[in-house]
Order: sequence, then structure tokens, then C-alpha cells
Amino acid sequence: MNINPTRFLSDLHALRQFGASGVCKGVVRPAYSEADIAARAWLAGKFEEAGLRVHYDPMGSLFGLSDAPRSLLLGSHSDSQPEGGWLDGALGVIAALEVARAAKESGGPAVSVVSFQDEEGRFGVTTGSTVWSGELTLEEADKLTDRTGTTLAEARGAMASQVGDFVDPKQFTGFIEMHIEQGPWLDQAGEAVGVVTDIVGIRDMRITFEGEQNHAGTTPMHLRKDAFQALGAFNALIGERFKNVATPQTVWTIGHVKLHPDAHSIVPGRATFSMQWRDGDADRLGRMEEIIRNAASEIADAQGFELSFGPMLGLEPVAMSAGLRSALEASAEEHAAGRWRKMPSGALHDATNVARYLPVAMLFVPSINGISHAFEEDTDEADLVTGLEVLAGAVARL
Ligand code: HGY
Ligand code: MN
Ligand code: MN
Repeated sequence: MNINPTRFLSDLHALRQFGASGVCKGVVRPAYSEADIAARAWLAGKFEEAGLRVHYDPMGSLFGLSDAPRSLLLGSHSDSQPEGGWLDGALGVIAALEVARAAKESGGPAVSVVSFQDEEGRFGVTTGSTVWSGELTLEEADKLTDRTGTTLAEARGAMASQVGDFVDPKQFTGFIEMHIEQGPWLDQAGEAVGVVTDIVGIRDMRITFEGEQNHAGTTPMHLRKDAFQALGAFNALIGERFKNVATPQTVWTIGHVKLHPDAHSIVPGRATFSMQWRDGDADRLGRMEEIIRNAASEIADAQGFELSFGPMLGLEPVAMSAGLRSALEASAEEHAAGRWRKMPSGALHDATNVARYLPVAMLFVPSINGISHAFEEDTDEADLVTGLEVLAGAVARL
């Protein structure tokens, strides 16, 4: 199979023009935004040129389907974080396109391609592939809201004229997702490729403390019910209690905070914030949930706040398929001898959901300085091409 690195890099750069932030190579292409829908239309054209049949499922996940009765599925996602890099997701989709094209040109194996919708979780956690996998019904998903209160049902209405049915997974023999590492390890070691062993699990929900809105000049400190102070106390308390359960792999993040009414001279009456935690061990995720719920209740009770929890979203830790992994390992040994390693993924990926239907595997290329989910995200082009070679080599072996 003769892959074409120039064509691959040129397509990758073309995709980053959709929603280009103007800062570094960054993109602003959240799910269902104008830029996201336009990027999907451009990708659909590329899939068609490559001889693949274009199909959008009800979530707006875009498939380029091989006409063979059985094919290997490759891909990732093309939506981005609110401030995202040019490679997160896009790399796996364009690498898949190049391998599908090269396979077709050389009479190689049948390959289909996918770009899942809302991997970055504007509404959930890897929402498009979660719904495809049957883990969440479309009806339930439609009620999810983004940070501004827009529902998924409203947002996906923008793609209503394009979508068809869900794609039957029985036509696929397996799924391989190429991605950037998004962490520091390959870059620090000067290595070119990581073959993923397993993907961590995640829990994610919103928490609200409701206190009392009041004047910031006249309300004495001891009479305030300041919702931000409750959030601050909660954050300190879980940090303390997590020391007893966390391992070096355990992470937690409060990444979004909404204070009401969000003004300099008003004691905030309400704080709604995201609470997300990740670990490779499902039991530990459960123990952390208990700590979170207890800490929030204790603070609310002691200080007289109303407390509410939003729906909890989550994905379980998942191991990669031994068969697909060994094809990637053999290919890595051929194309990057002495410059690859086996490693877990601390980021979430659509592969977790696809694993409900199919054997799945993933490969990583380095992220310069370990930066991702930021405009500065980047990877040396030589490493991008090595990763593509490893992917194509694995597909050829399968
Ligand atoms: O948040 C994540 O791990 C992923 O990038 N969706
Ligand atoms: Mn991604
Ligand atoms: Mn991401």
C-alpha cells in the first residue's frame, strides 16, 4: 500500500482552515458550530473523491463507507474544544482518509472512515460515539445541555437535513484510531509512536451551590451566603480527601465555573461548576464519587446552602484488543524501531465506545511539550508521517 505523505499533510492543513483561530495553528470548531458543519461537508467531499459512500448518522457523525460487505473502520473526530488544537481528532480522520485512499488505489484491504460528532463533549462525554454505541439513547442525549443551556436537540437541528439512520456496526471488522498523545511522555523520551494498552475511565457532572445574592459592600462577611466561597471550600476539601485514594495516574478538574449573577459588586448567590475525574480503575472512580458527594453535602449543610447535582456522565476504563494491538506493535517495530512504546491513554477517545461493538486499538504520536486542548498544540510533521506509516502498516498486516 503506497501512502502519500504530501497529500496527507496537505489535507490535514486544509482541515485546519475550518475554524482557524489565528493563534498558532489552533482551531475553534465545537460540535455543530458553523465551522464544524462546514468541515464535515468538506470531509464528505474528500470521502466521495476517495470512492467512499458518505453517510451522516442522526448525531451528525460522518461516515465514509467502503462498498465491500466487511471493512476495517478507521477514524476519530473533527469537532474541537472551545479553544482547540489542529490535530486533536483531525489527525485520526485524515490519516484514516489517506489509508482508505491508498488501500483503494493499490487493491488493498477494504477501509471505511468515520468522524464522530461531539467527541469533545460540548454536551456529554464523547457524545456521538456514546449514542452510536447504544450506551445513551438519542432521546436521553437530546436533553443534555452545553455550558450556555442550549440542548443537544436544538444544536443537532442544524444538521437535520443531512442526517440518516445509525450505521450498522456489523459491517466493520474492527476500529483503529490514530491520535496525538496529548501528554508529555513520548516527546520527553524523543520517541515517535505509542501503542495504546488501555484508555482510562471518566466521570463528569455539574454541581450547584445556591446561597444568597446580596450587596458586596453592605453585607457583613459573617452574614453572607457566598456561593463562590462554598465552591472554594469544596475544592480544598476534596483535594485533602483525594490524597488517600489518588495514584499518580488519578486526575480531577473543575474546568468550568458559572457564578450568578457574575458581577463585581454582587455576592454571588449561585455557583454552578463542572466536576470531572479520571482514573484507570473503576473502583477508584466510585470512591472518588463518594468523596465528592459527601464533601459537597457537608459544606452545604454546615453553611446553609442548597446543593444539587446534575446527571452523571461517564465511561469505564477499556483495554485495547490484543490482535489489533499486535499488528500496530509489529508495524511500529518496522517503521520506528527503538522509538516506540506501549502506553495507557489518559485522554478519552471514541474508541472506548466503539469497543462495545468491535475490537479496537489506538496509536499515538508525540505532542510537542505535551500541550493539547490549547491553540499551541503541535507535532513534528516527521512524527505525523511516521504515525501514518505505522497505521498503514498495521492495516496491511490485518
Ligand atoms: O477530554 C478528553 O479526554 C478528550 O479530548 N475528549
Ligand atoms: Mn481527541
Ligand atoms: Mn480532545
